[in-house]
Amino acid sequence: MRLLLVSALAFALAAGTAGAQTRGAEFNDPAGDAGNALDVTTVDVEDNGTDFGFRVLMPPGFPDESDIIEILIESDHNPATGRTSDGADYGLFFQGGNPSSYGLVKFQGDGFTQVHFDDVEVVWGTGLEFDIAAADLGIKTGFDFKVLTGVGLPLQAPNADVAPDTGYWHYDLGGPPEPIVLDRVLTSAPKKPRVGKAFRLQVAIRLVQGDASAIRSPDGLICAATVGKAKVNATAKRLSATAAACDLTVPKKTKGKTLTVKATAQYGDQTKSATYTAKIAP
Ligand SMILES: [Ca+2]
Ligand SMILES: [Ca+2]
Repeated sequence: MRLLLVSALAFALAAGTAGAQTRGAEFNDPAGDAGNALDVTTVDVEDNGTDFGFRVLMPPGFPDESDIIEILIESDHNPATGRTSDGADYGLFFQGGNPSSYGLVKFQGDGFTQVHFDDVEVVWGTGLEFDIAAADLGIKTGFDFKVLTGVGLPLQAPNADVAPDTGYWHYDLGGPPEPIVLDRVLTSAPKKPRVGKAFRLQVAIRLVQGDASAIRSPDGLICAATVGKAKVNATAKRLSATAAACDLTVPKKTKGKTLTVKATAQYGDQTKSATYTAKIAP
């Protein structure tokens, strides 16, 4: 069994959850069905596509040394592997007290062996919190689990809780949301370029996230215009939530030449360009 140092808990917890996008689900068990054991009522499970975590919510206060919590994981959805009695493949054993302790074990038949993974975090926050990398348990898409509590070992009714009351809960890994990709820069000119006249090139970006897409104004826009080889001043301007523009004045004596406007649009840290060309009309 490993010692769980309370002073190190807050740091480990913060490091494990910082910045990660997660999905999750809540599981519920009746209150008042645990005798003198810790009463499991709510278990939050969440994942970020790589790691998943349990929070077995408990009232304030640290459990004492007679309090036992076990989180049992049926990692392969196969009752023929793991523990003979219920097919559980891995278990986290937690015991309260000062110091409290925990152990992570792999079940085989009627026995088990302790296992160690570098990414495991076990802390007491708003209850027992347990984070682990899905790959460490060979979990790819989901798993079954249950939570047991008791007073001393072995866990025995009436001072015990089994949640859920029969079988296992099931959790599917949601994985991280698909990224939003700056797919394309769209340009359109309401009016043709004419010698000596103002010209506006409208610019929008197309964002794609999985099957969904949206058109909107870029976060930033750089306009570079030329007629032949000569540079032409062009100004970037935001028009609305869905469009921006490159504004310029077409130089004189350019009839029949080609106006080229390169619009480089920015969305977050992504950039993409589109080039518009047209023959200058008189
Ligand atoms: Ca309960
Ligand atoms: Ca199994």
